[in-house]
Amino acid sequence: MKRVVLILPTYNEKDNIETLIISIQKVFQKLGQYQLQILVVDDFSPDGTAKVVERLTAKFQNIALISKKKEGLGAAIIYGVNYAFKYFSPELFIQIDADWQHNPELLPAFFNCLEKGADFVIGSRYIKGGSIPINWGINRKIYSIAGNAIVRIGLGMMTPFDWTSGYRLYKSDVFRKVGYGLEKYSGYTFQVAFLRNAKTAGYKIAEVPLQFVDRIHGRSKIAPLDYIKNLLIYILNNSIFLKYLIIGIIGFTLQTLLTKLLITFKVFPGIAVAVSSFFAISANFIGNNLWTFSHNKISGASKLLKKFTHFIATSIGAVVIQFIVVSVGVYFWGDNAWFLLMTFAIIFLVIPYNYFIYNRLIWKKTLD
Ligand SMILES: Nc1nc2c(ncn2[C@@H]2O[C@H](COP(=O)(O)OP(=O)(O)O)[C@@H](O)[C@H]2O)c(=O)[nH]1
Ligand SMILES: [Mg+2]
Repeated sequence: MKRVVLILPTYNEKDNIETLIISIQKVFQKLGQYQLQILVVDDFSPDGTAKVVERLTAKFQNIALISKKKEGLGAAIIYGVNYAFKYFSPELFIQIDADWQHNPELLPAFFNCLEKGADFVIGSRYIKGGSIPINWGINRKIYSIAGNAIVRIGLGMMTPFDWTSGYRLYKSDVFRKVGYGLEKYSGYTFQVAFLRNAKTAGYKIAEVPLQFVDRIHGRSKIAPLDYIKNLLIYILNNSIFLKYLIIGIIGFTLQTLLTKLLITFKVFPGIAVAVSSFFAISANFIGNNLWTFSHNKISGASKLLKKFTHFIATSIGAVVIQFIVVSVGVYFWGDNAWFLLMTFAIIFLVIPYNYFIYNRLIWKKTLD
């Protein structure tokens, strides 16, 4: 029989925890083939959740209660996992919210995915058959939907579809390998960072449709603004795409201002754009080296000089593209068209060209 530790993080869940635990026990009785240990990780809930759980530990042998100080959801799960490794040596972990928003009846479907080869299974609100509560306010809906979209685009990982869901089943090896060092992330950021690490390490992820229902008892503890802020900081720090985009916007602004200045001094628009694009590209090189590709930063004077020369040589392409497009364009549409022509050249020609060069040549891992 496989040993499963099911972690229930609780903070003020006294009206939910008992019925939920009884329901979970029933699901496992039906499943039969797993040895279940329930671990409630409670942060000294002021409503007396621990008292309810203590009563249950007297009734059932497979329930343990951890009481600790309030440190947030991510910390509670990590604490529970460490405790489980120490006392129960589980092969599998389940994370489930203790507020009935995660239906325990879905667990057989989770195990099914595991049997089909998954290492990590998520209860997903954003795949066919899954949903979020219809009665949620528009704000809450936007936080949830936009949060997931930002994660997927920002990290450049289009699957899975639900990154913030806390309903999860995974092999204990997954946590052993990629779960540590995540204590610093709170709430949803912990869920996202853990999943990203698992995906990057090559674990197979599967999703089960989850109809996420509204709470009946108690209140949500996640502060939406904190959630958005922390998640955005994490994504920004881990998204090459977003960093590249931000540096690009700064470079573009710089280039536009410089071109405008040169044109007021009667410089021919084609030349003005070419000169300022050279400056902007150089600024981008520095910005991307220090920030976007900082994990792969080029350092050391001679190496940097060599790469910079290499970079200037390849960037000539971008300068020439803009020179040609603007010079030919103003011939037909007049000097005032320089901005639209330059923007067109940058978006459709220079950005794809530069992104390719940056990734393939300049910051390429295998290059010295
Ligand atoms: N131990 C512990 N559990 C928490 C903490 N914050 C939330 N939880 C639990 O984590 C689960 C999900 O939290 P909830 O506030 O419902 O988040 P939401 O569903 O995203 O609104 C619930 O079981 C909460 O009781 C915390 O700081 N410590
Ligand atoms: Mg909840």
